[in-house]
Amino acid sequence: MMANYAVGDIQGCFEEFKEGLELIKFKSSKDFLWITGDLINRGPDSLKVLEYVFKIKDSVHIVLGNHDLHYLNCFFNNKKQSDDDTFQSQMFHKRSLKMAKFLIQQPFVFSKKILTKEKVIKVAMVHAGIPKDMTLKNAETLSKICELELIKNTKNSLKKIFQDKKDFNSIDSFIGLINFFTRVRVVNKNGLPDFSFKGRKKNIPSNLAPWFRKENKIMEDLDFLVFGHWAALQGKTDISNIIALDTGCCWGKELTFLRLEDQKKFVIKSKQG
Ligand SMILES: [Mn+2]
Repeated sequence: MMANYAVGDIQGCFEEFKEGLELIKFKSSKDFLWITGDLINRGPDSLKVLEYVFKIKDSVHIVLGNHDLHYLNCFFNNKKQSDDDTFQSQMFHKRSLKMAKFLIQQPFVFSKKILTKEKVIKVAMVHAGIPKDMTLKNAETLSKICELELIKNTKNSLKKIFQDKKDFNSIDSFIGLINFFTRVRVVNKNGLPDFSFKGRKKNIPSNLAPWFRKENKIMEDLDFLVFGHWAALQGKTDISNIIALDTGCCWGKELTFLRLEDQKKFVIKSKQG
């Protein structure tokens, strides 16, 4: 039987990634791998992860994360990486151009229908989150507009994402939307993001709340929504059909795979110190 597996933030943890693919017996000839973004950075083997994913690209669904965008900004704008970045120097080599071009064409929001034993279900994926009043159609259309802008106007739009603080928190702008899709954890009572909080759910200040709620409009169109980015959640949202998959592999915790057909989890222990 073919299957769809989603995996949380790999962040250059190639050994754990490969171990997970062996555990689930992933076959690129029949299965699909959904990757919640942040394929690279922080972990030791960003280039290996990217090269492997590129090799099986016809069997992979990816959404972009904030670390992927940061790398693309460094690559296309010849920006120096930060001290805590771990993309190897080879990732700036000309050979990496085809992988950077592949990465920049990936969406921010992705959805697909999946056939389970009993029925057809609809599943969507985003790296960080979706604004509360957005339908699936809306989110995918806006994602598409952002993707096309990035492809058409690569250098400038990447630069804007990291420099243009004016539209940072507005979800009506190109920059604000991309920030929401790739970086949000908590929102204020108007549903607008607050990017300063990165901690655990129990420590969220009282004027803020997680972006995910049962009442979020997009859930009317979906059976499941999977996302990554917020490692401090440790895989728990307390909402059964909104599933957090970043379990902090690059921070020494775990890499989590989820089979979408039956929501069975497969967990690999991190080898990072
Ligand atoms: Mn992230």
